[in-house]
Amino acid sequence: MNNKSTIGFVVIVLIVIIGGLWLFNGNKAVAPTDEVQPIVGNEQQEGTGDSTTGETADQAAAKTFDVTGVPFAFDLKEIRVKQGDRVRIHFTSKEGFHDWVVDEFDARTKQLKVNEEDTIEFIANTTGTFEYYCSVGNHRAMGMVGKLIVE
Ligand SMILES: [Cu+2]
Repeated sequence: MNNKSTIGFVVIVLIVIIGGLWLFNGNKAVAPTDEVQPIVGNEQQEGTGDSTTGETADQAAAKTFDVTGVPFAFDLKEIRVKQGDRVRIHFTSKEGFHDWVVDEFDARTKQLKVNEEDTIEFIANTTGTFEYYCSVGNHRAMGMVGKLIVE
């Protein structure tokens, strides 16, 4: 009886060990597949990264100017860009009711109350010196103007 029990126990242990080894090998066989999938995933992420970089490059290509307005002046009196530049104007009213307008490029922010802000973009596709101004009331006549120089 003891011998049979011992043999039975050894057989069970062997089955467990063999089974464990088989599972272990199975896991190892699966492991390379897991390793391959992240590589594919990385390639996809790199592809996504490239297009994201492209978008970022476009955004970086926009020349951004922070402009604030008070009665009756812009803090920025002159904006200088190159022909073809994408120009981004981030305009904030610090005091009073104002906007930022360049007729020649059909560029116009919303009219803003105190502490409101608006961002617009336009392409400076023509060289020259253009006046930007506030179109509210008589602000332009009061000197709320600046120069946009496109070289
Ligand atoms: Cu104004």
